[in-house]
Parts: sequence; C-alpha cells; structure tokens
Amino acid sequence: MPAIKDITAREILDSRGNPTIEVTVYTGDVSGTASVPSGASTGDHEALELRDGGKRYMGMGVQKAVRNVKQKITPLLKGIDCSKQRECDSMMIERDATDNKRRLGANAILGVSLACAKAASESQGIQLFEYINTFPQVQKDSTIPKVFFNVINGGKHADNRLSFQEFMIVPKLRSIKQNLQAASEIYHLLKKELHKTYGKGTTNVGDEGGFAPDKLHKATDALKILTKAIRDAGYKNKVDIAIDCAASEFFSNNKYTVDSKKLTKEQLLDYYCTLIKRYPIISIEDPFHQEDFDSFAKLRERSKIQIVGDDLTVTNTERIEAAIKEKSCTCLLLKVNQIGTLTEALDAAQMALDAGWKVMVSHRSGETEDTFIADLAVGLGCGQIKAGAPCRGERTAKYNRLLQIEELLKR
Ligand code: 2PG
Ligand code: MG
Repeated sequence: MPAIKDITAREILDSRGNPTIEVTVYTGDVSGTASVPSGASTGDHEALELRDGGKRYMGMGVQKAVRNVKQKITPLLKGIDCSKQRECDSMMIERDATDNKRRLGANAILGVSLACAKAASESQGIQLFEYINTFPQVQKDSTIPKVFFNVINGGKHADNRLSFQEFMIVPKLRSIKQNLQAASEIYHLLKKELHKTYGKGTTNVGDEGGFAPDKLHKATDALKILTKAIRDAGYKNKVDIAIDCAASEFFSNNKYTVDSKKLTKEQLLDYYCTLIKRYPIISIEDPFHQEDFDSFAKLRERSKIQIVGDDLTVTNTERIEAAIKEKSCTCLLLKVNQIGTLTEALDAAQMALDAGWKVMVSHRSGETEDTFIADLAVGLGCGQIKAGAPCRGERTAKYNRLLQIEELLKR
C-alpha cells in the first residue's frame, strides 16, 4: 500500500506570471508532483482559490495555501494510502468544512488531490491515464480526444475589443499527430492572413496563445478570417469551428454588449443562429450568462449543435443536475480547479456522461507546465479536450503529452 509519508508544497509562477501552488506527495518509494491552474473568466460558483492579499505579488501570493498544505493537510493525510483517492479527498473536504473550500483553499486541496493520483500511478508503475482509467466513475476505454485549439483570443484573455473569448479550430483527422499538424499549419496561415488584412503588429498573442489583434473588432470578422485560413491551408471540411463566448463577462443590466452592440437575450439567440448557419460552428460554450439556464436550453433546442456549460455548471454536481433538468447543455466543460478535488471532478464527469452529455476536459487561461489534463482526458475516454493554441509551452505541453500517449496506446 502506497502510504503517504510526507507532503510538501511551494509557490511557483503560472503562465501569466502569477503565483500558484505546486504540491509533492511522497510515499516511501515514489513521489507525485502536481500544480494548480487559475482562471481569468471565473464562474461565480467556483470553489475558492486562496490568495494572500497584501502587497506581495499584488495580493496574488499563495503562501497561505502552501502553509495549509504543510501544516493542516500533511498531518491529516500522513499514513493514508494515496491510491484511495476518494478517502484522501473526503478527508480534506471534511477538514475544510465549507461549501466552497474557502478555509483550506481549493488550490491547496486540489494540488494535494492531483499529486496523490500521480504518486499512486507511479507506485503502481503505470501511466497516469491508465491509472485514471481504473476509477469507478470511468466507464470507457482510454481514447485520444478530439482537440479544440483556441487560435483567436478575446474577452478577458486579451487586450482587444472582441467580446467572445475564444475562437477554436477542431480538426477531424484520424490521429492527434495529424490534428496537431493541421492546427499548427492553420495557425501559421492565420498569422499571415492577419498581417495581410490588418498590418504588422497585429499578431501578438493572448493568454491562451491565440492571436489577439486589436483591429479585429467583430466575431464575424474573426470567423471570416478563420474560415479563410482553414480553406487556404487545405483543410476545408476537415476542420470545424467552435466558440467559447464566456457571456457572463459581457452581460450587465440585462443586456449583452457584443462587439459594441447592446443585445437582449432574444437578439443574442438569433445572432448565434445566424452565425451557426453561416459558419461551420459545431460547439458553443457559455452563450449566455451563468444564471440563465433557460436561454442555454433555447439555443440547444434551436441550433442542434453542441452546447457547453462552463461558468453555468462549474464542474459542480448540483449545478450540473440543474442544467440536466433544464436541458441547458449537451456537454460539460470539466475543470478540476472549479471544484477542487479529482474525485468530485470525476463524479461531475460521470453525472454528465450518464445524462447523455459529452465531456470536454479543459485547461485554465493561467496554466503551468503540468500535463495532468492530457492524461485525464485520455483516461476518462471522454473524447474532447481544449488546452489553448498550438503555441506557448504551457499549452503545447498538453498536446505533446497527447502525442506521447498516442504512441503508448499503439504499443
Ligand atoms: C474558459 C477558460 C479556459 P478561464 O472560460 O473556458 O479557456 O478560461 O480559465 O479564464 O476561465
Ligand atoms: Mg469557458
């Protein structure tokens, strides 16, 4: 039994240059290290990320979370079998005893939770995805997911005026190797196209590695140039488009401000339907604000494309249950740090899959080099992942790990 001997934690930097927590769980023979990502367009119902406040790192330090791991969680879990994931996670949840993990911090708890899984897979001498595939919540074989590459950034992830947060390309070729190549080729052609149309200095990238041109103001312009890049790269009909609107970020006073125009929810619904008719859009995430279950359902009904819940559902079974009841979505965005333990995230995935939804495993806009989510998506066999552009180390780390796994699965 891989009993936990010690746990340690440290403050490291994420891809935005903000502190985040990294945790190492030691058993007698092996160790597992995991780090925690951080969102920018966070849902109101997410578990709490504990930050220090004060002057240090503009209040963003995570020394309190590090202390909580060392002083509170370590004594609690010492001697416990790290492969008893539900037991480890439940003990931390009970010790925290709040509804959003605000006492110990969801970042502190999640770091330990993920590091336990890594240590357990190490101790069994198997790959992390293989280990995840043995969890009782997982009913499918390991499979390489389809990838949603975010190539144009707006909203809270960029310093431009695009309201929608993410414009993604979804290659439909047979392997991750081919899909990654297609994404990279389209990405580079898109860069050339943006230069041609909007001039030099327009291809700086946003938080997730997608281009964030200041002169690109409208969703329709983004979709037009993206469609052209797909066609010119030779991938017409082989690559679809998806959007994450992150609509809570442009909703206020009962109106949505989309690319400088104020729209009612009914007008926004019509607008989405027009876009879906005109472009090869197969999936829309968070089309309305995080409390509007009903408008999500209307779009699902009218459009028939994949409707993804992120801020709406926050990887939380209570919220997912409500969305299932309201028929709001057909896919759950799965973000481990929205809920704060691996067990709860897997429970959320199971609930969604049981309801006939799809599950898309997701990174956060603030990421680290940790590739846990690549293994999670494969081990869950859920079929979809989004981890940003095919560019920037913290994003490509996940895709490069998928390449490795694809080879391992063929052995
Ligand atoms: C999202 C995510 C990831 P953030 O909205 O889906 O792309 O962004 O991590 O900022 O919430
Ligand atoms: Mg989102």
